[in-house]
Amino acid sequence: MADCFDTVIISDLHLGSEVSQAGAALAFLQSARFKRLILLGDIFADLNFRRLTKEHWKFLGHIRKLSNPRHEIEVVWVEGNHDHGLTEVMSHLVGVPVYQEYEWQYDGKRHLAIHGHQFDSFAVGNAFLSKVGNFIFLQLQKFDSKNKRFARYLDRLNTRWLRLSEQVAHGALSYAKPGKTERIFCGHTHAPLARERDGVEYYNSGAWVDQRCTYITIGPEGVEIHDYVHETDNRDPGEERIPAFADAAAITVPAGLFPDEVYEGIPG
Ligand SMILES: [Mn+2]
Repeated sequence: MADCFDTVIISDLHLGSEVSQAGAALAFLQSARFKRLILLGDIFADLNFRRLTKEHWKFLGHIRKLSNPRHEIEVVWVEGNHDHGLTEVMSHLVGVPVYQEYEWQYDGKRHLAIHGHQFDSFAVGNAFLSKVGNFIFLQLQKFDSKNKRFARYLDRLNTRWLRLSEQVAHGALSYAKPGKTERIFCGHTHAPLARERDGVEYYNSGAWVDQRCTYITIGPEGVEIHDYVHETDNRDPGEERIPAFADAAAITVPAGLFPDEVYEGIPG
């Protein structure tokens, strides 16, 4: 039986974008056990629901199911810069409350989840340019539907160029303040990361838009960042799915022991 975590965090699924790994995210959520699920922002690429595919709707349907009170799972949505303005729609559509930042206690520690664009000076100072950039990005994906290599390249380039990973980590650690919050969690950068400063722990949950899909678990063992390993599904269509495959296949990297290659190209 899979471990039951106190909390699972995923972010940056970018539903409505062609690089969204909604199917993998759904398979993961179906295989994991947890008491609380935090959708840490940018679950949608934009507010255009017409771009959602059948797979994307299936993911949303599963969230709606999880949020049913009989499951006794707390599902919360923390708004990102791409899902900004979805508060009312989301609460109705999937029955999940939306927060700008979400705070909870676990293991005697104060935990705080905030998407992270608040610490991204480019997103804050250039909301219009970010919107234009996002539009161009979505248009490019249409012309590059074959393997999305170019779109993925742009996504990585964008992240590196803005040096987002370090900037958001720094901003979040300063925001948390020693003695007030022990652990702070962000998404937004698409780069999983663990950091510690002055007794405050920072974790970034990465994204579900590329080959690399990552999620955070919080439980008695502490905080861990995991890679979700895609199932190579070449079995008979009639064969039943094995629900717990994610746990057996997941590579668990203890938080804080992330290899340097993860941050390739981002000056430390
Ligand atoms: Mn974001």
